[in-house]
Amino acid sequence: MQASLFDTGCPDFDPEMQGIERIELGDGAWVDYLPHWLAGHDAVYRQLAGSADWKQGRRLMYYRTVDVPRLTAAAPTTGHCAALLLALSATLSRHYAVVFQDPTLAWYRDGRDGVAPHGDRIGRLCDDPVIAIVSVGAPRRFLLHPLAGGRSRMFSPGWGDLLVMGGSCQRSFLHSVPKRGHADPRISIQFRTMEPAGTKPPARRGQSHNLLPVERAPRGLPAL
Ligand SMILES: O=C(O)CCC(=O)C(=O)O
Ligand SMILES: [Mn+2]
Repeated sequence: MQASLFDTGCPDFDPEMQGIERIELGDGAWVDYLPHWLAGHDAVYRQLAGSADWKQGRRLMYYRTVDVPRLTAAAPTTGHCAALLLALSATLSRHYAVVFQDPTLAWYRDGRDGVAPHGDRIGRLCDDPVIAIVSVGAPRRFLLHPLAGGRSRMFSPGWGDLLVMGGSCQRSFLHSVPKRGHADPRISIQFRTMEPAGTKPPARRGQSHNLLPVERAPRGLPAL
């Protein structure tokens, strides 16, 4: 990456991913975590916030259509961040021996934004998908809720951290980013295992293409 492409803080990352740690969650699910993988993440945050084609989703809630509490976008394919995202994707592909879809973005502008417990649609389409998330901007609580019951696991991805869900994670856990009284903005850059050829897009309109409706939300979770 050239420093001149970004105002400050030339983005960079370790292609060897040294220091990544695996956390076994049980039932064949795991999370890999590598803190501060992406240096210069604040410049990436500013670029993506200012240049991605952000969309405001809408969804039906109790007979009313409301705004989905976050913005989403396809990752830019041109401009300052495109080459960086390609390089991140190639490195993740090599490490996990998986082909990734084009990345998608979610922007949590403040504590009123969040995403309710869900499993990603890709979990229905292929066995043990890998979902790698690079976070730019401020840390946000990220919870993994075991479907079998029991305590949730908490992570705080932000500031260039890499969090990867794998194994049975999309079958045996739900994940969420709960709303907070106060939170500084964060953008989540998500790389998901490529969908098998011939997969149809979801039939329901107005829903993010990545998320499945919650079928069995664990009890006592905040409804978003
Ligand atoms: O904010 C995140 O990192 C998680 C987003 C997410 O789970 C999703 O969009 O499916
Ligand atoms: Mn998800």
